[in-house]
Amino acid sequence: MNKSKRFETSVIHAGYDSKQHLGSLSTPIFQTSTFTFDSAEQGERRFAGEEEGYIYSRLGNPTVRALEEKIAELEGGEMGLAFSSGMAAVSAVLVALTKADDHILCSQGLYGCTFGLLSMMKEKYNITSDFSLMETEEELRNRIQPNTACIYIETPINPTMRLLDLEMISRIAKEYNIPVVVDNTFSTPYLQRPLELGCDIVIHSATKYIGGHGDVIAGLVVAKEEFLSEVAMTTQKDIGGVMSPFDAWLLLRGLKTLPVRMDRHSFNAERIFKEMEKHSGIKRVYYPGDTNHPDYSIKEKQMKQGGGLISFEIEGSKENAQELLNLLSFIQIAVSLGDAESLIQHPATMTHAVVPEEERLKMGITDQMIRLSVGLEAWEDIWSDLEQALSKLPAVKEKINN
Ligand code: LCS
Repeated sequence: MNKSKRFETSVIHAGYDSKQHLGSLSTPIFQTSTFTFDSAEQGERRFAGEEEGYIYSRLGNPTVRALEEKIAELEGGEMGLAFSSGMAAVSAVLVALTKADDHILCSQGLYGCTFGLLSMMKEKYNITSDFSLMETEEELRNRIQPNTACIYIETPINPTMRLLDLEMISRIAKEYNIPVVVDNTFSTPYLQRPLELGCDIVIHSATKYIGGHGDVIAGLVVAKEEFLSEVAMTTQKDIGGVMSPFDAWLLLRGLKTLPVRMDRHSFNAERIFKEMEKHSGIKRVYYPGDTNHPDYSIKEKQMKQGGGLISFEIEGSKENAQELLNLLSFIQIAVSLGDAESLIQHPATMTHAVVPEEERLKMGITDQMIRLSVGLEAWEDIWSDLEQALSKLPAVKEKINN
């Protein structure tokens, strides 16, 4: 990041100069598919890369570029690249990094569709993957194979909230010359900056906290220019999952309030976590801000706050977990996360339904697990909605009465 400015300032000002746009405070939306050339020769020069300038919005667009420059600065990286979804970003990066018969070492748990993508890569190209928490240097070294093409990590892991030590993993990976890719969706660069810890590539589902308002599907990647300009000219340009100018504008708008929102998400989540811990109907709570979390020391090392996501297990069955969701009044039943509205979902039957049961249980996703994306409402109201729903569950009633 530009060290002369603090994060809260960069998030508003980085990547945009109003003087270059007739003084427009808000970044203009260049809602155009293509860009005209002054002459056929200019067109030739632009295609040959001999002259700077826009060609066609799949290859670059000024509104999208403003967002790419901002996210690069916020993550402390050289270059940013914007995609039509988080999965477009994940697939463009993984396809760029691998070839047939390679191996990918992954965190012990991944978003369901990322797991689905890896299964497809195995089936089509024999690209195998292994899952591990990489808790010690020894464990990590044992997991690395001669054909390991990259290490792919979510931390916190969706939805189990386990953490991986990014500094240690990137230090060991460097010895083997293996790039470390981090999906930073749950933390955002306000809470965690993997590149500063030595990792190589950061991915976001910008659909979540970066946008923050539940109105856009988008993805972002930040990495070294050498790698990302290659991605821009191959897996991005030719597979084509690029971001629209309007979506880039929505994200630029959302980003301005990222630190304010993240502070509030974390504040609310911490309070809800404390209430959950005391509630006899809740068996276990998984929150990185918990001082008893198995990875709390990693949280202290690499995360500014615990973030806005909590997973928990209730007493009872899968049906009880579903019933709890149905009993809520204003907390919305929906996948996605990071919005102003509190959102709740059942990973086993929703976000991680594509993961075979055996794998799902190895990741720690039980039928009783529920994931809550704590919104920006008053935390007391979020908790009372949860509490009234919990109090109506038969298994909880029984537990409270005993
Ligand atoms: N990475 C992570 C960690 C995610 O949680 C998601 C989506 C993606 C990548 C993919 O991003 P998308 O293409 O949807 O922008 N996670 C979701 C979730 O947990 N609930 O709904 C979507």
